[in-house]
Amino acid sequence: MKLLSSPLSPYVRKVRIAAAMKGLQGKIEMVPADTNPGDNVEINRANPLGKIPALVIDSATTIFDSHVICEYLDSLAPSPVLFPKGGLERFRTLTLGALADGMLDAALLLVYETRFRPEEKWHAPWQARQQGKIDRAIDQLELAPPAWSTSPDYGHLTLACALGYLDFRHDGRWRTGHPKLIAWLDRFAAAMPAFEATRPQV
Ligand SMILES: N[C@@H](CCC(=O)N[C@@H](CS)C(=O)NCC(=O)O)C(=O)O
Repeated sequence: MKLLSSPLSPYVRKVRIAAAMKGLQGKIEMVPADTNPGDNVEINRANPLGKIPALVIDSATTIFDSHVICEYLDSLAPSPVLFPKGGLERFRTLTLGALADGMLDAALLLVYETRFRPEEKWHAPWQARQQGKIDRAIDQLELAPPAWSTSPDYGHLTLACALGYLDFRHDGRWRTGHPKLIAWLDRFAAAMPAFEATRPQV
């Protein structure tokens, strides 16, 4: 399998950690893909949305997005279970994953605002709206950071990648006033060596 990827993408990081958890790293070749130009033919052919990660499984099958790829990897090996198979547990995991993906989407839009738009078009109310999504999520998570029993699941790994991205691109400002979530991320990093191994470096 080939993963269209960048070492700086938090969504790719999710997939790399999921692959490590499932013991599948050796089966996935990383293919560097730069999304910044917007007209990267290889990426746009793999995913018309022009986004990474995209996983090429065979000549007829490419899958995206990061959630779908993680669910696919989960189906290839029995343990640890990334997506509980049923019951409320499954929907708690999916909801935590959706919350963390939403934080990532807002954090990425804030980066893209200043990367892809000229300064005179930066719009402070819109930036504040995106920042509000992140801040509310962080405040809610601080009340009760999501525990795991035997091993972190997809929801936990997505949250860790979201916090890691806020550290990387938003100066770790989320940390102020959120000691329980900081301790939670430290626990995740200790349980999951792939988190440190995939830390983005510029
Ligand atoms: N929902 C997607 C989001 C992926 C995404 O936005 N990736 C960024 C890189 S970190 C990208 O490819 N951006 C290019 C663009 O939006 O044009 C996923 O979970 O895979």
